[in-house]
Amino acid sequence: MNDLIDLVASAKSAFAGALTPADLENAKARFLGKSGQITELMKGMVALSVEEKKALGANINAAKQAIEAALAARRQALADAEMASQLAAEALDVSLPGRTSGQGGLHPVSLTLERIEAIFGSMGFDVAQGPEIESDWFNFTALNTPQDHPARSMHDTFYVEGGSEAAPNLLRTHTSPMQIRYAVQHVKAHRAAAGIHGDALFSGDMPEIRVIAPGRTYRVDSDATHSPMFHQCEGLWVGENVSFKDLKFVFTDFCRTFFESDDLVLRFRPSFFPFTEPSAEIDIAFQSGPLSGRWLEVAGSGQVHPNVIRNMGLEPEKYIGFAFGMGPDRLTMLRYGVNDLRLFFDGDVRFLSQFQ
Ligand code: 2NM
Repeated sequence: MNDLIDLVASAKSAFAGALTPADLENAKARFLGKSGQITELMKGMVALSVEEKKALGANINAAKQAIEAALAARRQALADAEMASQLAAEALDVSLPGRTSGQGGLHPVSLTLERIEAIFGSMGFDVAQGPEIESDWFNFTALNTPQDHPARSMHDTFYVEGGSEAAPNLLRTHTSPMQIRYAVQHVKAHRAAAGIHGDALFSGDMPEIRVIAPGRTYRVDSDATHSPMFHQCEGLWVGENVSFKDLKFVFTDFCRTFFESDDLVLRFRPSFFPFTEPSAEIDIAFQSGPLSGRWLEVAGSGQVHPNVIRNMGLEPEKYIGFAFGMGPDRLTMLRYGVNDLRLFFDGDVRFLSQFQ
């Protein structure tokens, strides 16, 4: 009897020590197999009397059932453990953020150009784009910029192949050449519509020219506030009766809309440009907020020089207007409080993603 109890105990401990289904089946064979210990005990009963067989047989059967029950329990436990580890290995952590393809966005300077275009668009200005490689004529001569002007030196301008030896092509140093191109096309179209031929300056009727020219420009210059490639946006409004008063109105309205502040004043400071006369720098000052109390230069401007009006194909006794030029890079720095221009062109996503 005690032998049977020990046998059941040793089967249970053998099953508990089996860590895989194969180990467990081997352990089972030692107790319940053809020559297992239970089977051997049953074989040994042959020699016993009927009475003894009855008594011992019942005990052996009970032991066998206990061992079979322990075996079934251990099988189930191993199967459960196997299932649990498989589930753990294949687990999906649904609380992890998904892996999306990174979403891009517009560059802060592009956002500024979009704003400028939208604001001037709402005031009836067309948007003109044109070549970044320009001829000497459109970049300098047509803009009344003399041969000995410093802007024309190798020191200030990137010259490229093409054009003539005396007047090589170049990377445009401002977007005003586009103003000339646009004005010449505009005048040509209305001259043709009026049936006027020849090269004489146009003094007939035509709709006003109202255009802005945004885009990339290039100068030999590089530090925290200058980049060899930078952006400009120039504006032009020419008609029969367009004056500085219109410039003041238009530019004040632009600044207040662009900076989303009516609490802002403008100052026109006398200056000089070859293509305008008179000329003025435009400064703004916020009356409140972090930038208040300082005059900030935001644009150059002036009444278009009669020589430039002529180069547009127009008679300066009839047509007059104003032009202005501003730096969208600088406007972006002011609007967002960026202190180094070079950050815009480093292409660092940690900087750029802050504008999305
Ligand atoms: C400026 C300042 C003043 C300007 C002049 C012209 C054109 F084509 F009419 F001659 N376009 N832009 C101009 C005038 C640009 O930038 C500081």
